[in-house]
Amino acid sequence: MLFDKPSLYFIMGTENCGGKEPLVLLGEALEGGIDWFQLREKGNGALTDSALETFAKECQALCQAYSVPFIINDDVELACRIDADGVHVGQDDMNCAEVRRRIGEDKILGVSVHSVVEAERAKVAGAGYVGMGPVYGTQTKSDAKKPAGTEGIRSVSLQYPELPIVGIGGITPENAGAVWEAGASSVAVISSLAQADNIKGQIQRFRLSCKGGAPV
Ligand code: TZP
Ligand code: MG
Repeated sequence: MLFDKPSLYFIMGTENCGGKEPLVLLGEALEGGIDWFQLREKGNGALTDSALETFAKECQALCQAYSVPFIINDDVELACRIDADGVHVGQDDMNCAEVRRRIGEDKILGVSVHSVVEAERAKVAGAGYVGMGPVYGTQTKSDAKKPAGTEGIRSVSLQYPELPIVGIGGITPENAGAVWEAGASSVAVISSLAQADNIKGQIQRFRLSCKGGAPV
């Protein structure tokens, strides 16, 4: 079962690492105990083509060493080519029923949604989880919508209790409690891990953010 315990979902691309070596950072995050990883390669200096594929395979090998699912953002063809564990798409990317057909039944499909209606559509199309956000303000996504808070997560969780929800956007160990409390199965973070001075310590703090310290 996906998300059988409260999970910490790390998302990163080479542009998010603030001068750190991306693979070193990912290795530290895996060693620290992240449960999921998504490669989201965006921004002016983003890797493309064979450089992206090489980097993706390096991330994938690291994730496999820790038995952590390796998900690729947007690039369904790359995910299929290198046999990633799954893909994550937004509302403006390839139609999610089409993505499901393309990746097959055994792969993980994550879909960003912003309402109960979008969540239902994603579920019907075969999403294994939905991402909801930005919960809080974020500097990381240039075209992010305005912060949605946790009410959308609560509504989707009440309507579809079996559908795992991943909260995203501006989440830190200090404000994650409300996201868990609204019904999220997972919190997804970029900057609060990628830019942490002590990534393992930060992962510990996320662990403690969940209902008085249940394991994340
Ligand atoms: N989708 C909604 S907010 C966001 C994405 C990809 C960025 C999250 O980054 P951060 O640094 O954890 O706020
Ligand atoms: Mg996208």
